[in-house]
Amino acid sequence: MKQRLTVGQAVVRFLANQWTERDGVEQRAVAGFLGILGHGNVAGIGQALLQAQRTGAPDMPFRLARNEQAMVHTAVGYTRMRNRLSTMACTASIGPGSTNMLTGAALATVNRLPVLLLPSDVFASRASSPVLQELEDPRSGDVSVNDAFRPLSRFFDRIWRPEQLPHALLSAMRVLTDPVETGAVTLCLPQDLQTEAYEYPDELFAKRVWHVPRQVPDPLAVERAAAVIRGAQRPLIIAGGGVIYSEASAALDRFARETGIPVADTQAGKGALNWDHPNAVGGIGATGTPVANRLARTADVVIGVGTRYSDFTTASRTAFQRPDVRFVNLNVTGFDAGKLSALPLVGDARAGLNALLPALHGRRFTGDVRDEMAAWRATVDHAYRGRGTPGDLPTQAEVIGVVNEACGARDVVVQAAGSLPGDLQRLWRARDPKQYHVEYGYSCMGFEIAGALGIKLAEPGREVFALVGDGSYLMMAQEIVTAVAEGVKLIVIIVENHGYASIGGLSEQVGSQRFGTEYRYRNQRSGDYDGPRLPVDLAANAESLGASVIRCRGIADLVEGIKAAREADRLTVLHIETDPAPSAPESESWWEVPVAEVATLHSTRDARAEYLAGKRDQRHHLRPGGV
Ligand SMILES: Cc1ncc(C[n+]2csc(CCOP(=O)(O)OP(=O)(O)O)c2C)c(N)n1
Ligand SMILES: [Mg+2]
Repeated sequence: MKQRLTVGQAVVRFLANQWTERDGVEQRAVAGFLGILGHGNVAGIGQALLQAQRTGAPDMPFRLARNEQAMVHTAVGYTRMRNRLSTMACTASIGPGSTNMLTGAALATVNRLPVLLLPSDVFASRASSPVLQELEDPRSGDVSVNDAFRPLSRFFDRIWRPEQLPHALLSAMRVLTDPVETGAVTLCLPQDLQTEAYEYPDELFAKRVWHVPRQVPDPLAVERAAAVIRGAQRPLIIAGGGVIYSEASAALDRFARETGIPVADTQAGKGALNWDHPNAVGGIGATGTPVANRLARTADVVIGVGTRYSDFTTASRTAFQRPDVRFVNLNVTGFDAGKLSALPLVGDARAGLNALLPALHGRRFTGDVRDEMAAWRATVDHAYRGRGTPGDLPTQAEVIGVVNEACGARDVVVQAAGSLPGDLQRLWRARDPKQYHVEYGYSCMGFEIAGALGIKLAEPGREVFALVGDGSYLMMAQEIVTAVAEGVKLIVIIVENHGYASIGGLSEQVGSQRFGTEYRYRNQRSGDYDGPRLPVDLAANAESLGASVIRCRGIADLVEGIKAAREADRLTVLHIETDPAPSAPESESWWEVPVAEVATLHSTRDARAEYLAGKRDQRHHLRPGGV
């Protein structure tokens, strides 16, 4: 049997019938559509979604976003919360609507998170070319702006004819649901093609279950890894996002308790173990804890589980200082497993830890970190309490402390960029694997509110706190409107410090004197932004977008405000001003940011000398990991 459907209708019907399964649990692979309509999709995918909504079949909810980049962030928040087993599709009109999704595509692929992007494309027929928003290339007839998605996508296709659709859809689903390959998947759909009808075979629309495997690493590789670990004196585990996506927390807990190996976490891995787990030593690397970083410096075997070893994790390759250090990397992708010349264990985090533990034959490591951790925890308590001088603006650490203490175990904190990710990485006490949602693969300003919306859609039972810097807020606050329209409750906390505190600090470090990082009037005399503060009122802005707003004049107001926001049934924005000057406790670590080699400014020359001193500790890690 065949069904005569437009390409748009076939896409919607097919996606409604895709499921994933892992550990016996089935869920919709594509739970809904996010979109902004324009020419390109209004009559194609848009018509198909309207028809679905009117008739109830296929079951495919549509949500109207306010910005295409943001809607990809929403899909990312959703799928990360669902451990990559369920995502959303994003439909955009041709030209700017579609290219607005590029940043979202990069973010998804960098973070290895599945999103399905359906940018509209120029006419396949070319009858009326150049159509509004078409890029013309004098050298080539088949280039469109959507080609910019190619390097950002794990799978990319442009479908010129309706009969090409089935195989493109199947390839898209394979990549979306494969933990090794996943990321942004892009199917470009020319606007006329979306409306063209074709006789699609019924089988295309049958329920299809994509089984997500728990790949067990090669037994010989497990033996080799176990031999290396058994021979270690000072091993250290780094838990990355892969532990969380694999739901391997219980396996890691057992592995750590039985071996006694300390566990540090990355931004994506925070929460893999609870903050007060006896083996937990907190964040590692440039924004980690001094305890984890001291252990890293003297570790002889580093066991990376589900980490891609970003520069923040390796402190730009200065974290591990022993000349004989070697790495054992358990990762679902061979690409990550092989990093830092490691002995690769290619497989699922949970399956891999469960295979590795018995191969250690009861080897236990001693090396008590309890005293050091107690001292660090006292430092965090102190930072949470702030300076305690009435009248002073609160510190950012104090705000983090209040939110942390107000969070129930299942509540979620969302962040992405600025000075907050570093402070959170050091200070946040995670009590659940899904509590800490800091997007730090792409660290994209503006992710927070849009991402929080996706998180809440994925887990409506959890309270979701988006911590948003004033810079991030100004980049992308419009999804407040989407959340209000959808009746989705979020708690958004705007942390106001009148500019880019993080980049200001970084600028100072590289000798650039905080140039161009403050939100102030330009001073006509000096030419710099060192005039008075701007008359910008972000709280009023949030109110104008339909949020309920609480202006907090200090920490006590924030505590009360969060209580009120919890009780409220609608999106609430809390606005609080913080003092950008005090920094959170030190990480005793380094992050490589280059400094000008020649400069007329003394500040830059001094910074250059510091930079070169830092680089002396950089290591290549070329020592073979195997035995
Ligand atoms: C889209 C985007 N543009 C630029 C940057 C570089 N950047 C990182 S943090 C930052 C400033 C963030 O300002 P704000 O949100 O106010 O946080 P604060 O630094 O004040 O804590 C900038 C410009 C980025 N990460 N993302
Ligand atoms: Mg700021």
